[in-house]
Amino acid sequence: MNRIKTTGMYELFPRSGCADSRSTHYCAGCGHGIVHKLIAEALAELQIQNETIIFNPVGCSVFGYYYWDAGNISAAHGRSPSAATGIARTLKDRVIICYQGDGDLAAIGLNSTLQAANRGEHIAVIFINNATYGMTGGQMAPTTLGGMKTLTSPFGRDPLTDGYPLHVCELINQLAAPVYIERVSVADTKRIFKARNAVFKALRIQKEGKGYAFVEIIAPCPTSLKLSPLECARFCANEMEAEFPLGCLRDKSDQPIAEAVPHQHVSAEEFFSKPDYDFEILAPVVDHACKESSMRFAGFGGQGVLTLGLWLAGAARIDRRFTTWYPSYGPEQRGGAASCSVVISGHEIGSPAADSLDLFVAMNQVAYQRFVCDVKSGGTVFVDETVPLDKKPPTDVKLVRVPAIKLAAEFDSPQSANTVMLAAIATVGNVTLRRESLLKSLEGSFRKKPGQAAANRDVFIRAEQRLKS
Ligand SMILES: Cc1ncc(C[n+]2csc(CCOP(=O)(O)OP(=O)(O)O)c2C)c(N)n1
Repeated sequence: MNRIKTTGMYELFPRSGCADSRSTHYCAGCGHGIVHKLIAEALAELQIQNETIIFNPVGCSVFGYYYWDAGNISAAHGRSPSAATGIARTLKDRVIICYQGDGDLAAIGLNSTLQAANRGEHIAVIFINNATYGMTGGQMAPTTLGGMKTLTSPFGRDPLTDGYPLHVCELINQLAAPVYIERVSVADTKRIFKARNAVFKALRIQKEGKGYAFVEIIAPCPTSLKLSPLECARFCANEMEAEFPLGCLRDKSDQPIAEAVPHQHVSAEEFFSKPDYDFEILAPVVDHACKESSMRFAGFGGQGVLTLGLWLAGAARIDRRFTTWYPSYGPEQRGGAASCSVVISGHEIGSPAADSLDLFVAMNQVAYQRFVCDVKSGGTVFVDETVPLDKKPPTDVKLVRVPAIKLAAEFDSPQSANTVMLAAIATVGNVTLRRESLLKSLEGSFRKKPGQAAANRDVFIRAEQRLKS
């Protein structure tokens, strides 16, 4: 590697609050600044600055975005690998870095860390092991050494009550998916050069789309450890390394990229957990003309709102769209609040959460009040006629009052108010799903009860006629 001028960082850091705008907010002797520079150098050398997104942690380096001139995101404490999963899977041409401390990664975020590693997400995790919670004043971290005094272990960490130091590289090395795992240190210049190579490799693996890379960096935190910068560097080189030996635990970066298993054609029976469908559902097809559409269906348990969402999701699958269906139950199933979100898209979906709705169906007052403000401009709200409109929908939202409960009763099928709602959605026509797919999805869900399939088809068609008239 040639040494080149770092462009991955801003020239000046005015937001750091330091008078000269050249200094960082870090304490003297802290390892964070060194690692920031190593990342910035790798971004520049690999020419990936413009396509890189760095997840800044909760911890001393929460302000990483003051320094890195790249895309920056802040995730909740310890949840960077989960949030990064969504980004990495939807924006496949980006380089994703999770920069995390030992409190963030190995305590509150350990599950998120291990699951992402086990799935082999395409992210580079840069793990700063300074043996303490720096930002909050030096509490015991999972990586605190046995006998080490911290704010919360004033008599020294006692493994019998506090557990043993957690060896995260070794834990991750138990998993099959990761491509690269190495532990390095920034305690002195010789070690910093090795750390530089490791950071570079982890980022190169991302640029080449090869998979999960994990670099643990032993880094000094003189302030929390109450040592001088020099003493702290020595502590890292001697005591930390005695517990956490440096070295590469795995490097499969020269192996070919693992082939993704292609989408299988599955029958709906396999696809839905509670299947009644008898027709084949083909794999979704990428169609960039089909914009992502977020929907929520809400009411009491027993009103069929989860099933209504499933019908829409089923129709989308028949139309070969990408689809998610995500239920949320109240404490009890029948009578408690129930809702589900459905996302339908012409491309892979990053998250099943529907926070900004294109379509919202409310079957009762509580549901209406709870979610109506989540509907975005241009969206549509379908609300049962019986629900009082005691809250105004946002501007530019179309409101459709549907006599769903009334018509279902009139058709002698009081439990089919959700079918009337489906007909209303098909009639108002602001979903791109084909009517025949909606009907097929509806009927298919009653495959094992042919009488109900015919009855619901009948309700759907009669409701359509009434709503059009
Ligand atoms: C959910 C939540 N719990 C606790 C905190 C308080 N908190 C802020 S930073 C931090 C620990 C950071 O330690 P570490 O990840 O080791 O990073 P360092 O500051 O040492 O770089 C904690 C517990 C928080 N912000 N959010």
